Amino acid sequence: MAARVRALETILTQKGLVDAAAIDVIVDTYEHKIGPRNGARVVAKAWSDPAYADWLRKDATAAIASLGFTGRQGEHMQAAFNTPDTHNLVVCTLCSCYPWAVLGLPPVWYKAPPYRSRAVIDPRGVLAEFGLTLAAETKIRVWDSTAELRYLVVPERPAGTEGWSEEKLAGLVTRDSMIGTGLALAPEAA
Ligand SMILES: [Co+2]
Repeated sequence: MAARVRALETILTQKGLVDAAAIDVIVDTYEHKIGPRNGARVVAKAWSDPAYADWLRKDATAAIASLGFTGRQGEHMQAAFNTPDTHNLVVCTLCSCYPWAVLGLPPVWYKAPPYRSRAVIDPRGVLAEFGLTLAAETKIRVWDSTAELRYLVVPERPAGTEGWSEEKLAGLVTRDSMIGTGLALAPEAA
């Protein structure tokens, strides 16, 4: 695969269709500058600011863009808020659509056929394999991403974090908690 990618890049560069330096900048941006820290800031703000949470619920694209997170693969966003009785899980059954602007590049398992098929067939079993066992009465809602619309799970705010700053709260928000394959960390983990 690596050799094929190199060959393809060489041909495209030789034909003048792509600029290798531009590709390097894009890869570097998504590998190092954009990542789940962006999404964590969105979640921490929603936990801290009820008006922001309301905005995020009604128009996630605008609420997220107001923090400067927009662009490729994040043009149209919807937030899925976990509640005590409903847990949200995101998948792309067709391919690997993922909200790059808030979560960076998708993990390998997100793109793998077993996750993509089983997340919709047996979400509870998949979550258990991630170490997340939900109460039997907790409903699981699975969201299937598309090229047009991507989802950000807003996990529940952990108990015992009253009075925490947004920055400190953001430290509890993991990538997996924003996909739905995990929960926000407990305060002791911060
Ligand atoms: Co897709």
